[in-house]
Amino acid sequence: MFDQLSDRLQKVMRFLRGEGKVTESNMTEALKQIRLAFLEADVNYKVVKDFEARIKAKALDQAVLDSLTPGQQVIKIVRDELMAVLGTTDKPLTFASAPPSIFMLVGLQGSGKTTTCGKLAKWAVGKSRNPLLVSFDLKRAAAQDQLRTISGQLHLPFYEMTTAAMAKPKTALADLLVYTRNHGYDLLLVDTAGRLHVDEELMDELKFVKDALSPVETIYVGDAMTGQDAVKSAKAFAERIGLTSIILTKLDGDARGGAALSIVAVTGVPIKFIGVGEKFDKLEVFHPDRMASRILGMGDILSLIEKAEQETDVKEAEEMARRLRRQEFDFEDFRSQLRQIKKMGALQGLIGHLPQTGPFKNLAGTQLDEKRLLHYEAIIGSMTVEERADPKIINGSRRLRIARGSGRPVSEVNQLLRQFQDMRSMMKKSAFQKMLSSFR
Ligand SMILES: Nc1nc2c(ncn2[C@@H]2O[C@H](COP(=O)(O)OP(=O)(O)O)[C@@H](O)[C@H]2O)c(=O)[nH]1
Ligand SMILES: [Mg+2]
Repeated sequence: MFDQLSDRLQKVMRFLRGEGKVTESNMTEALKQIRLAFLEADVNYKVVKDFEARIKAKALDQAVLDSLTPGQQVIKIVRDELMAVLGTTDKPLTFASAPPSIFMLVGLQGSGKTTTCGKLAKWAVGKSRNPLLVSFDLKRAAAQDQLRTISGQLHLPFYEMTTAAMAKPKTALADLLVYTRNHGYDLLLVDTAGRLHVDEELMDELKFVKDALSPVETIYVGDAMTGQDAVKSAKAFAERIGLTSIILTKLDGDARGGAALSIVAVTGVPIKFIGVGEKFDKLEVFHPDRMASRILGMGDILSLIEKAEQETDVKEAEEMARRLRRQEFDFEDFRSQLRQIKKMGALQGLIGHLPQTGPFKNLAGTQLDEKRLLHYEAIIGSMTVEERADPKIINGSRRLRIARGSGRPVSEVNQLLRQFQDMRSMMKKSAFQKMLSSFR
């Protein structure tokens, strides 16, 4: 989904991660790249302008610039702003307090209204609702057939709206409401006519239906592949008939993202679901936060960053490196480093997100052996306090005891002691790095 936009933004994120310090000049470059990525994805120009201005104001804040991890802070700012553009929080569809709830689907022809009707019906059944489907697309007889077929496939009831009945539309709609209530349906899904373009006649017709039914949800169904066209027509529908929700379809295709990233800002109406395929189960609840992370290619990496910020005290790491250089580093320090590394969990994923400066420089791409960390921790755990503080006293019989206590072979205890000695004697600037690289 949104591959090209995703690729471009991820490049900027990598750039920001690689920069030790966020400065006015590299931030300007990053913002330029973000702007280009958005414009290329067909995002509304005004949305892009606002987005850029907000990121800039936040990112060039002194507190961010002075922080230990400015690149990551900026990534978080970009992610938060992306979320804001997508709608910030999940907004579920509303059901009426007294049944039946009426959902009316509107949109241009071919946007996916009829298919989405089926998808929503299936979703509602999963929520223990009892839906009835009806189509008002009277201009095209095939539209009635299409929804009837879909209802049949889903084994759900379909209300026949005959041409004769529609000659008196007001009565037809009143009859529909009575039928729905009398048969105990708690959800009425109303499919409507579409046109290739927004036109007055269609708007009047939809307004008439809406006034007669007072739906609790008026849902605009937009084809995400059509980009800004979907946004423009959504705006027209919002102004003319009023919308409560948006469902974007065909996000399984090669939509560039422009519709998803503009439509909420332009219309003020939230996206509630996305269509990701032709089948009825290809409807996903829309989560702005997940979508933002997905676009930035982060998955749950952002939570990893947050974790890293909370749990890796960069200052502490630097202090360790200093002690190491001065030969004060003992097995207690060693163990606390192991624990810190372990606490952060997925080591591999994390390394790329540590600030690429100071003790962590050049660590990206290293492979660490987490099992070995555990074994070493067990061995250190079997040492006495004196042994940890002064490893010189660990003679042959102590090694044997430690090996038994930790359940590791003596050879491994020896190996650890050797590595520890090597480390202490390194005393170079890169000492801390070498310590980490000894786990590779
Ligand atoms: N790939 C894909 N196709 C979809 C999706 N939603 C609808 N379609 C297809 O889009 C076409 C038009 O859908 P339809 O429901 O008839 O649109 P309507 O004119 O608005 O009622 C059909 O071929 C659908 O199968 C979707 O989320 N993904
Ligand atoms: Mg249709």
